[in-house]
Amino acid sequence: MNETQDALRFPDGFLWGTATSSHQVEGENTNNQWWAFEQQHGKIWRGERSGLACDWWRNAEVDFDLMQRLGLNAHRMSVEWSRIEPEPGRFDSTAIERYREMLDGLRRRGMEPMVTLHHFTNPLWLERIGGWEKGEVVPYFQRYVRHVVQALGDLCKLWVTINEPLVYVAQGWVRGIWPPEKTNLLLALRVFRHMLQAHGAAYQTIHAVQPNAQVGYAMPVRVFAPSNPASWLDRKAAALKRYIAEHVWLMGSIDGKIRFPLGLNEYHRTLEDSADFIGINFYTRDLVRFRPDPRLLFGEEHYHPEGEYSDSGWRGVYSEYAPQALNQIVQEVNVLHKPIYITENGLPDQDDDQRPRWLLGHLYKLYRAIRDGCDVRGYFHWTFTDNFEWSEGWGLRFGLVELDPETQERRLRPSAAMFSEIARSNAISRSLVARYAPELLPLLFPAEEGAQSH
Ligand code: IFM
Repeated sequence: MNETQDALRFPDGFLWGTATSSHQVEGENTNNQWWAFEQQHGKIWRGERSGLACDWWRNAEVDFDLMQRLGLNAHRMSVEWSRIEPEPGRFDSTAIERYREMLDGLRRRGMEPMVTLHHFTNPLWLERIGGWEKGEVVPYFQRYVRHVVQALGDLCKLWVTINEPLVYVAQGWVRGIWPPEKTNLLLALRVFRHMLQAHGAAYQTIHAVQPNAQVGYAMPVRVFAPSNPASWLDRKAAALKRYIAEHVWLMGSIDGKIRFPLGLNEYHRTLEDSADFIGINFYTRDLVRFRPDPRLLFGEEHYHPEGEYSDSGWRGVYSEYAPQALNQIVQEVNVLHKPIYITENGLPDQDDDQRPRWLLGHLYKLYRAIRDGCDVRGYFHWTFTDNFEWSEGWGLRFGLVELDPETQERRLRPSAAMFSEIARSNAISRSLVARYAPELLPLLFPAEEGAQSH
């Protein structure tokens, strides 16, 4: 990696792409629990539904062509368990064929695929028998993973076992706003434990089928910090959140120990050393203020009162602009000596007036971490085309490409051209910053003779 006065260069072979998930883009995923949830009154903002989504099941190639036009060299997508195994033990060869076509399509367009095996959705048959609350999910997941890797392994070598396990557990069993809408901390712990076990089992299975595979997971990180650093209680509450939301999973995949609260540890051989890389999904940092409420894990999360927020055009803000927190987490994870991918990062910004600067701000902090020695191999922006954003329906627009879900018309936002230029040149140039976010010039390219950007 080298740095000139006019460009900040990323390492050779760096992956530049976008990330998606099956249910959010494919359309008509009628056989999973999210589709069922969407049909119920009052569950999704304005009663919206995934419907045809971005119509990828029929025509993902429309977007693949655009990605190729933009010069991206990677894409992270997920495969849908409910399509591949619509009934227990019955695997659908048509679904597998379609995924082969997609992966081959990405490769032929010069993009390296990264495939996620679980991204929030479950087949209805699994839900009926208790889903992730029941221990049986582990061998079921393992069987599904084996089938997928045997069928697709020649087209994909980068696998993400599970996307954002903590978000799945928190939304479904702590906050109770996603299916199965429960608020039960004991069940939440059980689901979390099964997810870690399933990750370990999937890791071993993938390597048994495809020894040269690279296997990781996508971990949501919010870098919880105390609301008032002078308050002992706020500091402890923030540390507890970080411990539960980040450390338990991360350390489990390193030494095989699941560390439950109160010092109750459990060792799983299959979990030990079960990450060839670590995927980081980063959107915002959170401040934590102590609250004497065990249901909140003794801490209430909030944004910084003086922070700058993404103006999503929805009924609230989504995230705080805090790119330094991305640098921090990358530095922290790098201590584990595993390759790192930023598996998601982005913001909802319908009119694209914030995205160029936010994206540049984050990429700059990522660049700095790499320059300081962190082994980051790629960056996947969330997301390519506006897609179905779970409980927020179509209210949050994360795409580099604007989509009208009714007509399926696409329009490139200015950020798409900017991201394309960075991906093609594998660098952030001074002239690009001058065109898209001149206010960042003094930070990225300080004027003084011989000065280092800081
Ligand atoms: O859309 C989601 C994705 O499914 C998981 N990570 C966060 C994204 C934006 O909210």
